[in-house]
Amino acid sequence: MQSFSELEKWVDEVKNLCQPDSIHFVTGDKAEEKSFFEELVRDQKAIQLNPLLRPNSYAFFSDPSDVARVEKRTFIASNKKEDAGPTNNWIEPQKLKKIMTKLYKGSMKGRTMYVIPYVMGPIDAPISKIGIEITDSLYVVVNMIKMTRTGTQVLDKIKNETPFYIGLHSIGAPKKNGVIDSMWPCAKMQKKYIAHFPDEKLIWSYGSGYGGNALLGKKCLALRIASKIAYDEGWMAEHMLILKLTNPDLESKYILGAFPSACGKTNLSMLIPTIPGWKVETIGDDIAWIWMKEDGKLYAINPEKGFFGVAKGTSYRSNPNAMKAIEKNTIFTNVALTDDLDVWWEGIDKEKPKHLKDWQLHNYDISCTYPAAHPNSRFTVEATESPVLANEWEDPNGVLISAILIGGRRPSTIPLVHEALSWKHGVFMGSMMGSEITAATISDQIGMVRRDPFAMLPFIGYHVGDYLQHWIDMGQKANQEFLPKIYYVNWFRKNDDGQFMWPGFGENSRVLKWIFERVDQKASAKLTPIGYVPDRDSIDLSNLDVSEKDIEALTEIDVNLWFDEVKSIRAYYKTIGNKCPIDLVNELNQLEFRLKNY
Ligand code: SAT
Ligand code: MN
Repeated sequence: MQSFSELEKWVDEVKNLCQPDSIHFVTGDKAEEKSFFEELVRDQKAIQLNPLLRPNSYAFFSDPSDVARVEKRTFIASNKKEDAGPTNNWIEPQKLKKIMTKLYKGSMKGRTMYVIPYVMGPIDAPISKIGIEITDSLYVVVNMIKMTRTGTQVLDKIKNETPFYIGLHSIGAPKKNGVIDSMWPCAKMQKKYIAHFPDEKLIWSYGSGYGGNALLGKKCLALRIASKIAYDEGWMAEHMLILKLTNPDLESKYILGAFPSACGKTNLSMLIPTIPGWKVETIGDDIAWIWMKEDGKLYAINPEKGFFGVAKGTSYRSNPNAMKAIEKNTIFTNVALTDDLDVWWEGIDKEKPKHLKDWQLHNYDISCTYPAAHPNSRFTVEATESPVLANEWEDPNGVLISAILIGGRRPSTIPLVHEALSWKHGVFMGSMMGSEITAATISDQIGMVRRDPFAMLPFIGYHVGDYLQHWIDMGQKANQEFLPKIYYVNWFRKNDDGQFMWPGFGENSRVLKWIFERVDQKASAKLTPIGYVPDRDSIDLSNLDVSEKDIEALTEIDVNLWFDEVKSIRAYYKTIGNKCPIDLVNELNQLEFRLKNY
């Protein structure tokens, strides 16, 4: 959409379809936010936490059917089925619109319809994108206020003819006369639809109020729709953290990192190095928009304004900076509550209190054997609450990228770190990355690898083969001298006793240091069939408590396991079909050839 009058017309159409009681345009100012929280507490949708322990913070508890993104209810409804590719659910767009229009009819009865103008990216950055989300969930509104730049200034841009992308969200639970609203109203699983119409750049979401299903700026616009816009326009929307790494000489580099969920992405972006003199600061923890300037170099911005992090497992040991960020002004979802109204979750590294309320607000004591907080419990907090936010985090010019990390959970095969031989080889590494399935419901999948190219499997808004080709093309267009180097890291390798060999967390700074010095051509490496692996003395292992045997094993290349890997990647490429880039098949063949000659 292009103009304010189009926006007004759309708001009117939605009003007539969804039939809310009233309409509220979100201004984004502090007084408004305060009144939203007061309303949420008054309506018993949220619990205010103890202001002495956790000032200005609130806890929400969702319906058990509505606790995470629902991939099976997420659709890429491109005009042609072929364009959605083999990794997305597809429904013919007109058919899907018909189904959803029926659901939207009267779906906001008894509720307020909020119109949220927001921008993904710093307001004046050349690649920032404006969005309008209409929602009937005040929980969504207060989360969007923390996660995106919201409010009247965005409407002013629209009045000046800046184009924008629209998204319609309804929890799908109209109020009924005489029936008391539940704490987290939402629709049944079979009625949830998270729909994207990439040809129109349109988002329709129905039935879920949780995270990426409902905060439409995040995965829906900033990844699924933006990835398609980026493909058409020649830039990239990626599921990546952005960190700033500074060495003892106060030289800095910016690094991207793509990891599937539950691999410590937020932790890495806020890491405290164990090696003296090094510093990590955060630019973003989840999404990066990357583009090439006229100098042929790649720059990135974080389109978000906050962190929507997994609470479970977050502690002063695993991520002290996140713990400090959430000391106040934070929204918590599906955590457990202590008797004095503070938050608690498994892995918080505080003794479990004798009594809690679990994430369903049921009484919980030591006799309970299930987790008190939901495994996907979350905190929502503005980035500015972080003690390690880099100064340039909202520089509209972006930051120059020197290296790209990719990784997943691989108990075997993949060494601690290896460097790609070239950009194309790096794209090959990104195409085959993924995590081993450890507790799958289908038992014969255990031990298999779920391939998750660049951690984008659930977020590519078009054909995965075109996506991988786009990665190759971006490298070809760039100034070859300044192409970021690509690194596959694996913090999760296990020894024969099933123990993690690498301590992880702050010790990962040793790998970051090696990468920094590789980029500067200062650190040495061993050339192997799979890429460059650190030399024994090029990686800083001083004062590290890891056995010699494990150090050896962490960088060892087991040729037989790699032959199995090649076989498995070949089978995976078959599933991509004839759009699988020929360059990647060549990379696979060359890898096999190098292994045979090793
Ligand atoms: O719920 S979100 O999609 O925002 C978070 C995630 O699953 O990574
Ligand atoms: Mn994510």
